[in-house]
Amino acid sequence: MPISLKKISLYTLLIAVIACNSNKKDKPEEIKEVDKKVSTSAENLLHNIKLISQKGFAIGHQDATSYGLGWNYRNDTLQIKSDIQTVVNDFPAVFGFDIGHLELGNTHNLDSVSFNHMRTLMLDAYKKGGIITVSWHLDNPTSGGDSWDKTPAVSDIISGGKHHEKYKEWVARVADFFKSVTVDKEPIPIVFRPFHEMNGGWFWWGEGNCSAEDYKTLWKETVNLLRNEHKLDNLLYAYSPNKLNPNDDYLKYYPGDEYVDMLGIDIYDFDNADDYIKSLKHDLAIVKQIATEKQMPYAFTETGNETLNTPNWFTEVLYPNIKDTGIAWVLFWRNHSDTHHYMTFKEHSSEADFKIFYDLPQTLFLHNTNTIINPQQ
Ligand code: BMA
Repeated sequence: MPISLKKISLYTLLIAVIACNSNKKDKPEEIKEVDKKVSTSAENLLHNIKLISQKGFAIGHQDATSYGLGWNYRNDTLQIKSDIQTVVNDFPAVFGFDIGHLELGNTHNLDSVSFNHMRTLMLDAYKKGGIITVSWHLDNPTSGGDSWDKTPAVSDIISGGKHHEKYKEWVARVADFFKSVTVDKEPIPIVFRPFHEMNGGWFWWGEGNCSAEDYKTLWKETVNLLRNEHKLDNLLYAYSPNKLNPNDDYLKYYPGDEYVDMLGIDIYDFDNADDYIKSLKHDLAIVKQIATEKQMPYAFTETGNETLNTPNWFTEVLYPNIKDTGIAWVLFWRNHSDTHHYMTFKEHSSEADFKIFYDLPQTLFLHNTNTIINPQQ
């Protein structure tokens, strides 16, 4: 149910949620006074994300149930599985999806996942207590190229731009999809993470291809369209730059607290563990500091070591450097092929290491988090 969260009622609500939906050990943290309109389930999700971060960090995987090494639903019938499950007989707790090409009205996303399947997989994950997070590799609205086509486009799609109306139609298609993912007629809560890695120069919405001011305008207008015009109150918004370069200001593109619910960062290990660890330590500390000031949860929104060539990468490179950082989750990128995968799978050389990772105290899989996240509340 949509509610307007006033200060007093928010506090009352959260106390009620904590009382009936959390581990007894947890203490309510200081409640931020907010006046954003979100659904009760989205408010619960935000709260539960904070609870998770107090216990450890949830394990996320992009397209975890959409396909994996040696299987997909183009030929197979829909049957819920994931590469993680083949190794540890459990699911990730955070399920990443990408809605690129939804804006075009296509039936499948840019990675050939059918949006009908995606809806089913989102609902299945949510009902099991999983967290759904969505990125958006949308096409370039000016050139018609893909997300990586750097033709300047942001100024064309904000108010006053020549493609503003077209962009509004794109957002309307996104809204229609989010509205269609429902339980008891209510759209399920989703962490939406649009226009990510903007401080990198590879996307048309990124550094060098648009101004920071135009980027912020695009973000705000997108949120306003979803919230106000399309009346979507089930979305939480995550802001996630890429690994910080030496002179990067994490907040350069930040659109403001009214438009963001949680913070994140994407950092990959390009077969250089020392460099990766340096970034993890430096960047996660910055995200933590800013998030703490803003009283927002934060996550390691994308990571991975492509093909997992580094021995014991999960337990020796990643875990020691993300434990105790306060992240709510770490999301590994997709398992697409022999040469493009970031998660273990049956008979991969990382299997034994991942089993140890699974048992470490702070790694939370679905069976751990589903006692915290209860969508029925
Ligand atoms: C990128 C790559 C691409 C993919 C895109 C969206 O990082 O994995 O192959 O199309 O993400 O999922």
